[in-house]
Amino acid sequence: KLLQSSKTAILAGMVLAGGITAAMAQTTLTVTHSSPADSHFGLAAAAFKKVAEEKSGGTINVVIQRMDNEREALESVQFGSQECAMGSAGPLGNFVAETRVLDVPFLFDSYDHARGVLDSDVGSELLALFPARGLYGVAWLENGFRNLTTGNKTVNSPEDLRGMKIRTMENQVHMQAWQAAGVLPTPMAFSELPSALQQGTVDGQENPIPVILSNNLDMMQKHLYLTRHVYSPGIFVCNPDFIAGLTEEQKAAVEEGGKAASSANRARVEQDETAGIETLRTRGIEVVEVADRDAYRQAMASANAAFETQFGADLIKRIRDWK
Ligand code: EAX
Repeated sequence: KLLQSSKTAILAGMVLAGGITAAMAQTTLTVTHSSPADSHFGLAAAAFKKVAEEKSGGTINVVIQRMDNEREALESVQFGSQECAMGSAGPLGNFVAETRVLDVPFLFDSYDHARGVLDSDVGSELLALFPARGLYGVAWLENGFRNLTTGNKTVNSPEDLRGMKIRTMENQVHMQAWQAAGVLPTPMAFSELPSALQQGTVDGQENPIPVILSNNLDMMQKHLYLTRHVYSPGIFVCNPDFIAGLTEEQKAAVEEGGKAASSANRARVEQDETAGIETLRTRGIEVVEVADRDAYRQAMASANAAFETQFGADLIKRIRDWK
């Protein structure tokens, strides 16, 4: 399916006003996204399709597919066997290492803070690093602030996490932070998470409300702790050669589509954060509002020195102090 997608198809039979039949070159752009169609990423893909097709004057045909293995999606985009991908930025650091600075726990205080930084020079400077790593960054998306969920075990304080097996994304920064808290981080692709929860190979996992909701992770977990320990960006990338092969009009259409994707994505995250917690409670998972989030910050704090060495204390401060 993917091998076909970058081929340019000639659609014959477009009948013009005067009855002349013309041929229109149409480029197929396959974009994959994680999570179901009715989610913060599914809606982003749909918004992109609408705007990119329209603004390209119908010369781009966007095909949307679901792909929950986000690392493989990035690899395919890099390799060129699919044009574009949307999803969590979790595995992105394995491609563009500098983006890992965004994964530092308790870096952002709020959605406004995180969005402000991603929309600022910091966000565009990071996107500018992508082409050298074989990716073209169209836009930052959003996954949301991550929260801990567990199966049978309860967590009254971060102390209780010691020795627990928690699934993390394939993300070194997250793994280091959980390790600092005494957790045994178990990294795996999102596509492997449901079976790991069902089979009990991990004690818990952590994800934003939009992900828990749209993937029904609450059905596989008993407790949801609103730890909001780390902001999880999303990313929309395309293959750089594919982008280079587009006309100026088509490039502009992709950029416009990227903006539309980002707006639709953020709007849905907001809606899920507002109404979704109550929905989850109604469905039956125990929702615990964590009063002492600072205890989690403390539990992970011993990893901070390493993060400062890795990313530069200046950059971390620049992000923290964003106004
Ligand atoms: O994109 O892997 C994860 O936990 C991500 O947050 C999920 O795939 C949503």
